[in-house]
Amino acid sequence: MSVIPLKSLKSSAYQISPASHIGDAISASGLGVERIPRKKIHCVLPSSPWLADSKTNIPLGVLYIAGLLRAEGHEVVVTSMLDKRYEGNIHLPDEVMDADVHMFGFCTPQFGESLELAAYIKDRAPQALVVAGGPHPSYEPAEVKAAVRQAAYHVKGSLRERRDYSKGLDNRPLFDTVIVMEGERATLQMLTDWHHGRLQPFYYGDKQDAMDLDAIPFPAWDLLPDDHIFNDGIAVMKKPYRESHKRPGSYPVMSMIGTRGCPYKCIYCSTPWIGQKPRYRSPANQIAEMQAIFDLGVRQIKWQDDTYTLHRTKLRELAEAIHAEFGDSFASRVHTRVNTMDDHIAHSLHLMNCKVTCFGIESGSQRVLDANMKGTTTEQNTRAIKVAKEHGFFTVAFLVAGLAGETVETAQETMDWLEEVRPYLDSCNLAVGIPYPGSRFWTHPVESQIEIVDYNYDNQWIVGFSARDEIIVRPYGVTYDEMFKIKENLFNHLVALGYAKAEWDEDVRIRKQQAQAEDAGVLKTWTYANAAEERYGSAPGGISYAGH
Ligand code: B12
Ligand code: SF4
Repeated sequence: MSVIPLKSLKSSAYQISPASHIGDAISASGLGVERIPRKKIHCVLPSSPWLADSKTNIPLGVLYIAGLLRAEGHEVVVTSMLDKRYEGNIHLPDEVMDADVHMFGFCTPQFGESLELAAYIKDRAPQALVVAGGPHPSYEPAEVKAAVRQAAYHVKGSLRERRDYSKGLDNRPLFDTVIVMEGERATLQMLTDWHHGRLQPFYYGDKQDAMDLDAIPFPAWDLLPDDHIFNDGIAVMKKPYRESHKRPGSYPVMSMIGTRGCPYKCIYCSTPWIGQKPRYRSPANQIAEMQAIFDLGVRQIKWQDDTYTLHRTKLRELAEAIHAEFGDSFASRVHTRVNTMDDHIAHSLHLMNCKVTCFGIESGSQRVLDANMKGTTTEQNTRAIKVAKEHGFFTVAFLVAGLAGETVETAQETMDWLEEVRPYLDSCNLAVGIPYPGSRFWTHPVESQIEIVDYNYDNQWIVGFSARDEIIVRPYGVTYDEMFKIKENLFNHLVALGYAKAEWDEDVRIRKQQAQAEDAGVLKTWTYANAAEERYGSAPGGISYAGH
């Protein structure tokens, strides 16, 4: 068995921010949170094996926690598996194994890997505190807290029922505590309790008591390995816009987020801030972070805000401030909704050197948009793409095959819509409907009119830009076979329209990775099933489930 070292280790310098304001703010708030003696804290970024650009899209959440803990005076080390193929063979170096606290931040498909790493740490450093946080622990805290050592952390193929992670090789939970939702305040409270020997199983980031975003230290992206910072920015920016002034010939991009909270309630979405009043960082605070990023040598920013153009007045204020500070010395990309795009907003985006605008289109069918509570219209979809194109942005549409309400007819409407916007749309991303924990799809599949056909978290990596991917969800209005056909047709249609060469290459890349993974005999492989029966055994191909 070969040992794959987690090489991407970079130790932080010991830094105490003179303005460790978050700790002070909490102490002042009377919550009983105090600054505990300096600890060594290890933050883990599990792998994203099936993402083309994982190094280019760093997880800000766990890095926010790392930045906070560093500002509180702790020694923070970061292990990143982002660009690694996780193969189940773990070796963690002494530099991290002697940490007092190990902190894992993960999305749902990273759960298995996080558990295995936690087991490795528990076996070798039983005295250390092992903490889970981030999207999956926030949505399924009980599952994460109860999880124990497993005989196999990954399973191949599909699962027709939820896996019970509380059953395994013993009955000792792998995570000592779980941080639910917003992590900053909860993490400090947790560490104080731990220090005093009163650790609780769960800590909740209470939205009623949310932090002032300007008081939170910047994410500790500087603790990432160099190649994460000097990444392949073209994967995100589509073109080489702004060269690194520190690394000539390289065009890296860095992620930033200016808001938390999304007021919309799309039923397939599990954004932790869903249905919440958005909170905004001030322009000055964002400009300070941009400057720190530019100081690293990066001059391209991908704004990771769910809906960047949500508030037109705040956006203009921010854009003007950014423009006054940095002129056109950088380039950026945003994601947004189609109902928040017009000439005024486009002008603001120009002020902040936006080059790429991405829209959550989801479907070309009004029926599907309504069934998923998207709160947009197909007319808005078309108008937003046209406005963005007229203003010279590179336009990207995100589509999902198999959302609630999808039928053969609605998929055809999406294909028709694509033809209509072909002159204005530069690129397309196709995903399949996935019931992510945290979404209404997951909590209320019947009301959402979907059948969850695969509960295997490992398969929630799936992207749809291939005719051969699996399906995870079957909308009630189609059979399994029809759902496969819909995906295949949509994919073929995108190919016929000549879209997104990069994504086509991505499909080749994924297949290549799959072949390599199979050759290496690793635990996790992908299967590209063509027929529903092959995938789900008893699947009643040909029987319509319409009208459930
Ligand atoms: C940017 C982004 C990406 C980027 C970066 C990934 C990342 N993990 O940040 C890219 C493009 C790579 C990406 C990919 C994917 N993403 Co994404 N992504 C986002 C997005 C839009 C913003 C993330 C962000 O920066 N948020 C802001 C920070 C401050 O919030 P946060 O990450 O939640 O962190 C806070 C808390 O969760 C907590 N916390 C986080 N980590 C930790 C760790 C510890 C130890 C502690 C104590 C606390 C803690 O404290 C943080 C600060 O308060 C979110 C939606 C959203 N608005 O959050 C989706 C989201 C996280 N993504 C999601 C999904 C599904 C994916 C993919 C699985 C998609 C796919 N099919 O492959 C992959 C997974 C990749 C991965 N390894 O994470 C889902 C997660 C659902 C779930 N149940 O897991 C979300 C919520 C989107 C959604 N609306 O459904 N994504
Ligand atoms: S899909 Fe976008 S707009 Fe809808 S709830 Fe999620 S983050 Fe908000």
